[in-house]
Amino acid sequence: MADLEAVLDEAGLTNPQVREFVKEYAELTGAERVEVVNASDDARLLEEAVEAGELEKVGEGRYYSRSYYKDTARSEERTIVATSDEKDRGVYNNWRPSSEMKPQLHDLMRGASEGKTMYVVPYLMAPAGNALAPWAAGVEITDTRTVVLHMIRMSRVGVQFVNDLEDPGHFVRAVHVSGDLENLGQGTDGDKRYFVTVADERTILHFGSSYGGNALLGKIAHGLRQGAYDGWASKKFLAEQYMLIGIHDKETGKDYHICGGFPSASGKTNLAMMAAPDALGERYHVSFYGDDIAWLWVEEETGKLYGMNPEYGVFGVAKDTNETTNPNALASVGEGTDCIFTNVAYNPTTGEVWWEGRTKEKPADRHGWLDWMGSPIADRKEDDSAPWAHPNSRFTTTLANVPNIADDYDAPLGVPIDAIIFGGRTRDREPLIRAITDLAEGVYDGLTLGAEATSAAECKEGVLRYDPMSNRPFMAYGEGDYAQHYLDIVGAASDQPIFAHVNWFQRDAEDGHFLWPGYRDNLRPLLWLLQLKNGEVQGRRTAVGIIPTEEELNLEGMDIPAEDLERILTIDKSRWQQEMGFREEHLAQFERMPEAIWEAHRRVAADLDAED
Ligand code: GTP
Ligand code: SPV
Ligand code: MN
Repeated sequence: MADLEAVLDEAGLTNPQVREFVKEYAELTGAERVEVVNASDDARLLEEAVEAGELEKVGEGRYYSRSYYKDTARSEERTIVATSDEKDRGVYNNWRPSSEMKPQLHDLMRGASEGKTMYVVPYLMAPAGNALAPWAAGVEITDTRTVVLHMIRMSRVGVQFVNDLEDPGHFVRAVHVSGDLENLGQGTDGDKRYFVTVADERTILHFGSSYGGNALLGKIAHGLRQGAYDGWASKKFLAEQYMLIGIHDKETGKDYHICGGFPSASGKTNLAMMAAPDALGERYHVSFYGDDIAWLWVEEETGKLYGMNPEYGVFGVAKDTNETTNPNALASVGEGTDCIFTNVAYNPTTGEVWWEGRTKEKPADRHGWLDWMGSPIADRKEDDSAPWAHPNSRFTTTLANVPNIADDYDAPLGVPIDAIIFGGRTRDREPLIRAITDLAEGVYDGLTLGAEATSAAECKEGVLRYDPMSNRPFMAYGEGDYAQHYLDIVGAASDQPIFAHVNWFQRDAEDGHFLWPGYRDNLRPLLWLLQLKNGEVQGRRTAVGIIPTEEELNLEGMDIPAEDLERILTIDKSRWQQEMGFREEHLAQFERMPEAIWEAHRRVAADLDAED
């Protein structure tokens, strides 16, 4: 491509090492032309995508896209962390030598973008000027326009983020090639897809998907896997699949910040967008900082633990989002937001979208409705109960569209962290909330997070599995080393955060109803946690943490059957004792698990046995 230099000059892309990287992959992939993208190109790219049929309009200022029907979620089996040191092998990171993976990916990518435009997307996964910004710069090159449009929503995009780097070579090299989606053998023995993070070279090579975390490389691949590796290698920070919220108490004027990890499709977005329950709304306000990723570090001047959201947008689960569960989410994808819906049901005649749980009943008039694969609903047989929207269908919108976005979400400093919570879908055993005041016990608790799998990944929904810190699919190095690094980072903070394990998903054994109403009411146990930290309540001590008494939980304006409340505030001792055996096996898989974690495990087990 003779005019590549001219294209890069024209775009004002001056970083010589970025130019070198672009040149290398333009040659390898055989792209026909190269285009450098800035956020200001959004309107033109939207128009081009509509023209090309890649997006459709959903009324004014909203867009619809459909992915290839076999390409609808992250693929954990095909996701690999590669380095040159086998010591980086963990139980979950699918470690492989980079000397093996890089040539394979290069072979897959060779010539694979022929005839296509290669978009160069320089990005920053941090508020500009943040202490961790040096690890947040990257360049994604992709041959898919809808991926560019998602990246513009999910990260800060523009040449300025890579031109003036202190070290011009210190950016993440992220290459995305969609490949021939219809001929990749997804899910078969001949699966050709590979999603590889070459972590010690800060290089991400993803081939064979144009969906979500498989393709938007700033998000999961850089924001979580590469970020985690960099945080450990530099000894400076943690990169976690956490939401991050602020809680403002108008009565005392105090602000609190809570971050926490729940596995994919388990409630982070909903919690971050939470409106306080009506009865508490006069006093408390919840503000949104992030819903999927937080980077945590100890701030040099104050010695406090700080957190920030590296993302610029939300890639949220559509299912069950409605006026009751999450009004803020609906507002964030309203007219004029330029949001993009993917794989929901769509009606091109009326310009509407729908997903399961959007309304109680499906739209009564089926005329014009297409399911997520584009088939007319009206052609379906009466007894066809297949969902209209894919269970992992999503909406993409920028943070500025979120009604409860924090005023200072873009500020470079980040926010001090008061509490770290873990939770997942667990139908029994786990109470509504149990607080943990000891660091090693908190980390131990995160490492033994067990939850039901969801459809955010290609795996069996509902199957129970351990998901350490909600990071199982994003682990970048060995779990024992990860635990030690976590203890080191948080342990170095002057004020220790309080930990807690929460569960909104306990169900009645007989009829299966959720024992806790969830959503907006989830603020109540969080307020209790902050009160506990402030010494305003004492709770009830158990072997597995401190549980609120019924009187301590603020249940004003809420209707919950007494027996349900009792159940979610009770520890089932024999069930927990059985769990301790599973945890022992789980922890024993990991090499170099710190002794402090084993001590915490033994302490909890002994306390359980001693309880009457
Ligand atoms: P990723 O973006 O995949 O990492 O997921 P997430 O953790 O942000 O998940 P999200 O908040 O989008 O929630 C996913 C699903 O959980 C949705 O279908 C929600 O309706 C449901 N959900 C969220 N909060 C609650 C709750 O408090 N109770 C119940 N029963 N369901 C909830
Ligand atoms: C997740 O699966 O945890 C997500 C969505 O947040 S994706 O970006 O596809 O990974
Ligand atoms: Mn996620």
